[in-house]
Amino acid sequence: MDKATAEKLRQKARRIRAGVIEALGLGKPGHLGGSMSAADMVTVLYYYKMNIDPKNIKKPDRDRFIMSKGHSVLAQYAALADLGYYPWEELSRTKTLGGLLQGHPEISTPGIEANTGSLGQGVSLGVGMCLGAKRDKAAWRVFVMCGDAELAEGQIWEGATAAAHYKLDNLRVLVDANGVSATGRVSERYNVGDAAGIAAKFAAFGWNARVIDGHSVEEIGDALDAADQVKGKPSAIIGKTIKGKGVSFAEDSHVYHNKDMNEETRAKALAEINA
Ligand SMILES: Cc1ncc(C[n+]2csc(CCOP(=O)(O)OP(=O)(O)O)c2C)c(N)n1
Repeated sequence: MDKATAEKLRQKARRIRAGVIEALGLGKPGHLGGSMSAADMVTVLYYYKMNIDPKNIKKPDRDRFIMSKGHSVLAQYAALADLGYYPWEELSRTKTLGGLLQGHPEISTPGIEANTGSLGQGVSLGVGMCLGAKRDKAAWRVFVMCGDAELAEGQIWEGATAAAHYKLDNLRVLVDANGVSATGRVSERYNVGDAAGIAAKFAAFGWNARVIDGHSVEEIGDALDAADQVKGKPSAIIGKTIKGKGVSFAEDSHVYHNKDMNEETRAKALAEINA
C-alpha cells in the first residue's frame, strides 16, 4: 500500500471514530469499546478493499460485509453515512424510536446485509452467502467481522468447518482480537485463545490464517490483498487490537463495552480522536 493511500485511510479512520461518538450521543448506553477496536479494519474494508457502489447499493456483484459482532455496528454506521448511504445526521438519531439506525444491524438499513446482534451467527451466514455466490459463479466476496469473545458463541466453528469443506475461498473472517469481552478479559472469562491461538484454531480447521496489527491500515490492506490470492480455502485475519482504541479512558477495558457518555467524556473523546 502506498503512503498516500495509507494516510487517506488513517484520516477516514478518524472520521469513523468521530462518527461512533456521534452515534453514541449523550445519556444512552452504547457500544464504544468494540466499535473503536474495529474501526481501522472497517475503514480498510469500506475505503480500500470492498467492491461497493454507494450510488448503486444493491448492485448484484457487490462484496458483502457482515458485522457478526453486531453491537459494534456503530463503526459500520459511520462508514455508511460517510459514504452517502444516508445522511451523516442520522448518526445522532441512533437508537431512537423510529430512527433508521438501531442498536444492532438490521437489513432495513441501507448497506446492512444481515441482521446480527445475537453473537455467533455471522460465519454461518457468510458460508450460506458464499455458497450462493459459488453456485451463481459470481466473483463477489463475503467479509465477516467477529469479536474474540464471540468465538465462544453460536455456530462459529460449525461454520468454520463448513467453509473449509466447501473450499469457500470467497469468505474472509476478520477477528477483532482485543482480548476483552463485555465483562472482563477473554483469557479469564472464557478463554478462546490469544490472537496466535485463534489463528492456530482456524488453521487447524483448514483455513488460511494470519495474525496482524488490527490498527495498522497497511497490515490490514496487505492481509486482505493476500487473501485474494489464496485459492481453495477460506481466510481468517486475526487483528490484534485494543478495545476502545483512540479514547484513552476506554482503552483495554470492559468498562466502555456498553456505556453512556456525558458532555465531559464526549468532549475528551472527540479531542483525542481529532488530535
Ligand atoms: C448469543 C449472545 N450471547 C451474549 C450476548 C451479549 N453480548 C453482547 S457483546 C458481548 C461480548 C462480546 O465480546 P467480543 O466478541 O470480544 O466483542 P468486542 O470486545 O469486540 O466488543 C456479549 C457477551 C449476545 N449479544 N449474544
